[in-house]
Amino acid sequence: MQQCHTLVLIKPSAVQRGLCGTIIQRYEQAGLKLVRIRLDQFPPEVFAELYREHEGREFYQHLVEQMSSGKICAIVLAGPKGIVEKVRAINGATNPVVALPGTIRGDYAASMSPDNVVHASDSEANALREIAIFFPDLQIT
Ligand code: 3AN
Repeated sequence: MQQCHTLVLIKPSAVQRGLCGTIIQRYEQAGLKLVRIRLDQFPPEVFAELYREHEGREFYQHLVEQMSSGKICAIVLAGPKGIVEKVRAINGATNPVVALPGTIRGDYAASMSPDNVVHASDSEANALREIAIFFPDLQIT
């Protein structure tokens, strides 16, 4: 079966809260495989590029600052086609106020601020683009 990939970022406040293990376990329990993982702090320019589609929106600057305020945990996950949608379902709704219990955001995020715990790619094309930002040496065929 063809393997597909997606990028997850565990955001700074969740890393600070010690949630990395719990979050990663959710993806593994769903049958997804860890391909790469790194724990690092990145400069604002990296997140300006990651979130370029949101440039100009009222929350953009704050988002970029928040993401660069501490270490994040960047993860490449592999699984069958549909992994992008599956990971977003595991994460739950963008706004934690409406994220369902049982999703990562529903269980661990109270609001968008300081952040909503995780980021995940929203399409296969964006997954490839985003993986290349954080794992430039990873060849995905
Ligand atoms: P998702 O992360 O669910 O794909 P996007 O791409 O719409 O959601 O938003 C990217 C990030 O921007 C979100 N994870 C969240 O941290 C932040 N964000 C989105 N909308 C808002 C908003 N209305 N107010 C504050 N932050 C927001």
